[in-house]
Amino acid sequence: MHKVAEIEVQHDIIIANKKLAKRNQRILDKADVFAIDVLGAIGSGKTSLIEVLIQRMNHKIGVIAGDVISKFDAGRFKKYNVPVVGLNTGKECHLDAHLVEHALEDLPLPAIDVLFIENVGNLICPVDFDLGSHLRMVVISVSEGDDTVEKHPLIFKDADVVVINKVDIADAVGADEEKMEADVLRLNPDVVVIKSSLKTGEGVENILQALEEYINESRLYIKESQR
Ligand SMILES: Nc1nc2c(ncn2[C@@H]2O[C@H](COP(=O)(O)OP(=O)(O)OP(=O)(O)O)[C@@H](O)[C@H]2O)c(=O)[nH]1
Ligand SMILES: [Mg+2]
Repeated sequence: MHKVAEIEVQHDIIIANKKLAKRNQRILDKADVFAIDVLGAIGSGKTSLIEVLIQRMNHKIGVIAGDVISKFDAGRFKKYNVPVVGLNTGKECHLDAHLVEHALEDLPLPAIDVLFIENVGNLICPVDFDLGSHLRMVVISVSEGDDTVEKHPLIFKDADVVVINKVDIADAVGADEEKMEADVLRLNPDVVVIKSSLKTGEGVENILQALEEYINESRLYIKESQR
C-alpha cells in the first residue's frame, strides 16, 4: 500500500513538471531563444563542451548551470562574459522545470539566441524531467566504460544528440567507442551520435553542424506556426 502511494506522488510530480516545461518552452519561443538541455554522466565533459561552443558558435549564448551544492560550473562560464545563472539543486539529482522557470526570470532573454542548460551530472534522475528545452544533448565519455549505454538505456532513448567524449583516452581506459555508438543507435536509430575529444578538437565541427541544423529547423517551425 505504502509503495502505491509513493508511485502516485512521483507520477503527479512528473505531470506537474511537464506542464511547467511547456510553459517554459512558450516563454523561450516568444523570446526566440533555442534551449539545449545538456545531460550526461558526472565529469563526462558537459561544462568543457559548453565552454567550447560558447567560443565557437556564432550566436548570443546564455547558460543555466545546475550543480548540487556549488557554483563551480557557473563560475567557469562567467569567464566568457555571457549571461549565466547558477542553480543549486540541494539534495536533488536533476534540474526541474520549476527551477528553470526561475532561472529564466533572471536571464536577459532578448539578448540570448541559444541557451545551454547544464543539468546535474548523472544518467538516471534527469530523464523524466522535461525542462522546456528544444533539444536534449547527452554527453558521455569513454572513461565511464563502454558498457555505460547498455546500463543506462533510458536517457539515450529520449536524446536528440549524443556525444561520446574523450576518445583521445579510449585506448588508455580500454573502451571501444564504436561499440558505444552502436549501442546508442540500437536504442535510438534517429539520434545523431558524435564521437569527440575536447582535448584534440576531434568531432567539434560535427557537433556545431548538428546543433546548427536543429536551430535552423526550429526557427523554420516557429515561423510556420506563427503564420
Ligand atoms: N582527456 C580528455 N579530458 C577531457 C575531455 N573533455 C573534458 N575533459 C576533462 O574532464 C574533466 C571533467 O570535465 P567537465 O567539463 O568539468 O565535466 P562535466 O561533465 O561538466 O562534470 P560535472 O559537471 O561535474 O558532472 C576535466 O578535467 C576536463 O578537462 C576530453 O575530450 N578528453
Ligand atoms: Mg559541469
